[in-house]
Amino acid sequence: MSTRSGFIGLAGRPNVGKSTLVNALVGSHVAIVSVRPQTTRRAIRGVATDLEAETQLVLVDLPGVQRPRDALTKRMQSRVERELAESDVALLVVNGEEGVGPGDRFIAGLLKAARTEIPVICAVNKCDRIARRGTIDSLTEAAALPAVDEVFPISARAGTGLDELLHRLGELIPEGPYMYPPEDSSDQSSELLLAELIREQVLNRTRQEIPHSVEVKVQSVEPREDGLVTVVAEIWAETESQKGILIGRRGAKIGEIGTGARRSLERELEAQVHLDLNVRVRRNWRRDEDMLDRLGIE
Ligand SMILES: Nc1nc2c(ncn2[C@@H]2O[C@H](COP(=O)(O)OP(=O)(O)OP(=O)(O)O)[C@@H](O)[C@H]2O)c(=O)[nH]1
Ligand SMILES: [Mg+2]
Repeated sequence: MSTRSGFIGLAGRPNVGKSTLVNALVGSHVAIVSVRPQTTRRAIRGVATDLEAETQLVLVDLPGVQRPRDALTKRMQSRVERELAESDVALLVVNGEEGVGPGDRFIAGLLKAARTEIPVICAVNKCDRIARRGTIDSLTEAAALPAVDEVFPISARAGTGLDELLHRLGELIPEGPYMYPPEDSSDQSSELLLAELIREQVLNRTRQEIPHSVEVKVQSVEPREDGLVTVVAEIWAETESQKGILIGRRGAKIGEIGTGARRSLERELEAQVHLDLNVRVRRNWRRDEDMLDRLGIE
């Protein structure tokens, strides 16, 4: 038997659970997840290799499709379009709890206009939150979307329906050699993954404009003889007032973020971590094209 391997591009509105689904299919925390919409900024490739079935799915987690507001969101949007054009299968994720809405129809329309020849699979997610009747309604609505070929009810969080989805995706990708070593789970550099894990803590512990204004940059990762790893990172905010909120009264907020981030880094690195976090103001980083280049947000 020969191997099969292919790219699965994930499309969907912000917050429907695309990154949660990528993590669940890959079986490891490669993409950050938060309660805030527009969490994902870069196209992250999660690799799911099944040695028995001889298939390798490269799941391309993408930013949620939205109307661009600034240089950052414009880049996110055009990345989504390019990635989908290069995929073997498009996986459209919708929120089954909310049902299919105009945003989903807009994205399905884009898929139809862009590439009619690649199969479009629709995953109706968050089925753990709805009763059977609601699931059937959401599936029916999803099946009626333009471009959608097949629908799968799933819960990325609870893990239900994922085997069926994986199996079908494995059938749809072309024959060919693996594109990543089977033991890999993502294409991200270790620094980028660690920065994202810190940003995940910021997103889940702040509100309003803060989540969108923040970027995290890891400056160094140094393992010591005794196994302790020192990670030095900067959290960027766009204004002094945002910096103040991030630090909090007597450093309470940054302390909370730091503790959560340290635990998350320790799980990832499987080592004790000393985390040195500094908050800095970088005005307008989201509008600065050179800065976005340097951040790898293409
Ligand atoms: N109940 C339930 N919640 C889920 C499920 N999947 C994801 N979520 C939650 O939905 C929220 C958004 O999840 P993400 O995976 O970050 O969503 P996303 O589509 O990647 O969002 P963007 O990156 O902003 O486009 C988080 O709070 C998740 O925990 C699910 O199957 N069931
Ligand atoms: Mg995401």
